[in-house]
Amino acid sequence: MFKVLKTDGVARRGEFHTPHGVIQSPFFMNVGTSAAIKGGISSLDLKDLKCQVELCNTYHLHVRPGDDIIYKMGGLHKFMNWDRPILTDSGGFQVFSLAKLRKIKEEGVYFNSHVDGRRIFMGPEESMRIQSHLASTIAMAFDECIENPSPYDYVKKSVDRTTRWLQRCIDEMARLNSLPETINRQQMLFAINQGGTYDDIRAEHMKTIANMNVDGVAIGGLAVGEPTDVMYRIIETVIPHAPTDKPRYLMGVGTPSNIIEAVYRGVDMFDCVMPSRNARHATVFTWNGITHVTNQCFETDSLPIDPECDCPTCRNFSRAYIRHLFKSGEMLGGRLAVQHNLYFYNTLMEKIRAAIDEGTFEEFRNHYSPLLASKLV
Ligand code: PRF
Ligand code: ZN
Repeated sequence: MFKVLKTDGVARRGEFHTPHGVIQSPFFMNVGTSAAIKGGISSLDLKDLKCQVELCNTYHLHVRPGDDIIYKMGGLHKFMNWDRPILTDSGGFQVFSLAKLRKIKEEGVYFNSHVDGRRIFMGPEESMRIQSHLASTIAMAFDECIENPSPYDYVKKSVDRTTRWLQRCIDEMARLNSLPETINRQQMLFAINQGGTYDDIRAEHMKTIANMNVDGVAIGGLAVGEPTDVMYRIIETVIPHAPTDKPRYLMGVGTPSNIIEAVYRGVDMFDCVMPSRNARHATVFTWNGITHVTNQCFETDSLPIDPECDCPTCRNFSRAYIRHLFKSGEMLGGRLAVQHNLYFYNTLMEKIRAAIDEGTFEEFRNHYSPLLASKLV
């Protein structure tokens, strides 16, 4: 159940009630693809980083260790020792971005595993069965994520197939949730809007899925090759047709500035590897912009990464120390930087929520959207 508490323009402040607790929106999901946040962050650390939801991947966990193993271990929550909500992506995107020698048919996708090359088939029913085994809070529908730009006729054909796949996902999820052996019989399902960069296909598809029996809608197929202004235009095109009483999730986005701009256009949920991936390469976010902690200028700097930040890293360690860890290849460097960046993203969402609550989101956007897009030298 999703409740809008307040709106400020098109931006929404809400509460998303799930079987694993209430999520305050807008929110950012911390990405733990293979049931772990890269950089050596455990579920215990995540609680200190203000993380509300962890995201895992159906495709990766199906390939290794196998969803049957996680089912035998009692589901992802027990496996990772994380009791808050988990969202699993369907495999739709990963199959298209990682797997080799794909063949897309009406029944689903045939592809080779990126781990051992073995031939795998995944369709809507397989994706739902795997996600049911994983027992996540929210399952994503099995979709085709098309690269941008793609020819109009192909996009139209693909989106119609994604709609037929969605109905199969809905039917299979209902069946799985009725089985006594299912771990999470209240598993929720989100639809995914596709349509490339074509406004008419996007709008039509959003109208169709808005009338289907799902718990939320995602906007997929963005941040896959198109310019940022096109991404914002597509969000503006589809949001007016999205349900008002369900959360809206922009998949795989993005920079702090992208997130602020998408909230401004009515989006409630985000995920991205950017904070953890950048941190592992010593790129850190601060309230004045982006910087590199390995810079020479930090060699004897006793300040924390961001003096305004009260994350576990900034409360305890200096720029000079973290720079040294990176320079000497100590894995603690990556871990400390990932902690800071995830805390930064989760704090950004907290600030966004506070601004919407106070009715000052427009000012917040005007101040932070350009600032957080900038690089510090
Ligand atoms: N579909 C799915 N997962 C995704 C995407 C998508 O289109 C994207 C696109 N940015 C990220 N993750 N299933
Ligand atoms: Zn910090």
